[in-house]
Amino acid sequence: MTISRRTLLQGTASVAMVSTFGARAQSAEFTYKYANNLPVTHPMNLRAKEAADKIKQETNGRVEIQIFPNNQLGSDTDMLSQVRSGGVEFFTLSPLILSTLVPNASISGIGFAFPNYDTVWKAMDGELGAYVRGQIAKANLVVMDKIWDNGFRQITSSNKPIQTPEDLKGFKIRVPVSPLWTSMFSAFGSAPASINFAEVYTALQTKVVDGQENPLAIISTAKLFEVQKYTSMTNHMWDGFWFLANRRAWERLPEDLRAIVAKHLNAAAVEERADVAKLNGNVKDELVSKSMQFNDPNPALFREALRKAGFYAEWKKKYGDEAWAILEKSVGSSLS
Ligand code: X2X
Repeated sequence: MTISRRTLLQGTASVAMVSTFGARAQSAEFTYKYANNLPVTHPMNLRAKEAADKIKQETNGRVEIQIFPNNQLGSDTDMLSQVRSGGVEFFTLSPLILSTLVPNASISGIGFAFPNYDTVWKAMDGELGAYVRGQIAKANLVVMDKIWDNGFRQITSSNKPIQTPEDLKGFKIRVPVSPLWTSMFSAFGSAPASINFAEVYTALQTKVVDGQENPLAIISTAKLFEVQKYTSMTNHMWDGFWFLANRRAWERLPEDLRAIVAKHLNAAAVEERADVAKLNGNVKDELVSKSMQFNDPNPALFREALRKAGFYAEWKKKYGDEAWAILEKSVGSSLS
């Protein structure tokens, strides 16, 4: 077996993170695992670690949350099974991927729905978020009130900048495992391949696909600039991470401890949103210095291409009139 330098570095970072958090694991009354798919350097992991420290402190060491970043416990698909079975107690997941279990959870990821962050947080902390959390609860998972930010997604490529919707025709692009993602890039006429994030770097490196799409914070922290040349600022959808808990594990916590855990996780989410917005705002210079080339396509052309392909009509029908009305009210415009 060959271990690349990259794998080795990732492994070392993960071990360091776990050993710092897990040092007094034996003494805690509740030792819970939190698994996720992002590098240790991403704000989501940095803020989650702070929250775990505060939780340990405020519960006098009774609750210890060990963080397993970077797909250390498996891909998103694996981790979703684990949080359902109780193999891990906590897991953060994109609403779109969660839709493989909770179909209407992906509604916040409809292409070009949100014009800006203000609209995102009003919706996700308001009626749209409440609607989705209701759907998640029906699937027997617990979800924290505040969704964490992933960001507005941009398209990267190894072989050409994406300037117009025509550039997406036949384009081999990795998408996360979710019917909405596949449908959106199929509507553009692309050749989308569903690949868990754990495999994305390798898939790009070996040219199984020519491109992928993610917010700049991930293109930077997951070092995708090493295997991609162009970033096209399409802002084609907003994405976040619901903080999920296994229901039995959650209910094992006495109510006062649950309140402490939820308080710190929700506060950390709000701080992480600010971190990611800042990072997405200033990381472009870093990526340019790593020799990525940027372009700013006109989003209206892409939105129109989706409309013409019947994308919005199709998803309105799938989600149903009630959910669609909440979405349109939340984003303040008609999406059909
Ligand atoms: O898989 C992705 O691209 C990522 C990291 O953005 C998500 O979790 C959806």
